[in-house]
Amino acid sequence: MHPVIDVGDLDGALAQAADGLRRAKRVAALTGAGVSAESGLATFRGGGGLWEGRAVEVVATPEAFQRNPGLVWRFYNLRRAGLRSARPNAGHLALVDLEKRWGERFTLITQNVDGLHQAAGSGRVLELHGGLARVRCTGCKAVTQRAGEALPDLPSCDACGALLRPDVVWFHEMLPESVWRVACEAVEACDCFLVIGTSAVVYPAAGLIDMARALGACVIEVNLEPAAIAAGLIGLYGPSGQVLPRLIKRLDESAT
Ligand code: BJW
Ligand code: ZN
Repeated sequence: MHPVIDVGDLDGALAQAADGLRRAKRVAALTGAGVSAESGLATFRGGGGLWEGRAVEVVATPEAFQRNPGLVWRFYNLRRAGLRSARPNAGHLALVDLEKRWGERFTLITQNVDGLHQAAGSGRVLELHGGLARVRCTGCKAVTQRAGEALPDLPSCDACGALLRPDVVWFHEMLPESVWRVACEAVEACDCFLVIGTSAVVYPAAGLIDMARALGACVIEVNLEPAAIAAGLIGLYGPSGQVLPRLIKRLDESAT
């Protein structure tokens, strides 16, 4: 177990994190909404975490969609529109850099639906909660790419006419099985696990952190503040768009 680092001692924690990474044969990373905050996208919880007074737990459920699909689509159409001008930030690019260094021994797992890791150039992204670029038909179940397209508040399927929904995972829904399985395998196999910009309150994604810790991986958290799971981790506290590039730089410097 790594000693707990003072939240303020970023230099010391960076040295420790770089050391953990350098030693790792396999690396996995889990990202959340915080990694895209510096691209101008709102996070779910905390200050900007409400939409017109509604918590995400109220809008992002199949029950909410059944009750009021127009309202739920309005929420998603606003976010889809916001994506058109959003660009990857230095945090996304640092994760592309890690993938280049570790190749197939690096796995990027994201809870985000914004597609910014792919836009940055990450080759293999495991999307645990789906993607906003796609829609799924509630009738024939066909999944189609509709990125960058303005959709009406009650969009319908070209093939069968049924109502479309965003291809995302709502509360009470199962995560895509094959994506989840590959994510678990990557976490089980990694020696170093980066947890970036997530409050780690949503399961089963947050369970990956316990899994990595229980299996003895070096777990590094990058966040503005310690998340719920922070005990015993190496904590790099600051904006990921600044902290991750510093971590990469530190990797290139000789070990202390
Ligand atoms: C920065 C920063 C900067 C800011 N730099 N950092 C076990 C235990 C307890 C509960 C459950 C459990 N198993 C299942 C549950 C129920 C439920 C759940 O977890 N509920 C909890 C809230 C209690 N889970 C589910 O329902 C899941 N399904 C499931 O388990 O299926 C089995 C089942 C079937 C049938 C019945 C019951 C169970 C599905 C979860 C799906 C989550 N979906 C959402 C919406 C996706 C679509 C969309 O985008 O609209 O996913 S909810 C929302 O939360 C979204 C996110 O991916 C997810 C996580 O949020 P994230 O990314 O952590 O964001 P924030 O805002 O919370 O945090 C941002 C962080 O960034 C903060 O820490 C900031 O400090 C930090 N930050 N700026 C670095 N610049
Ligand atoms: Zn259809």
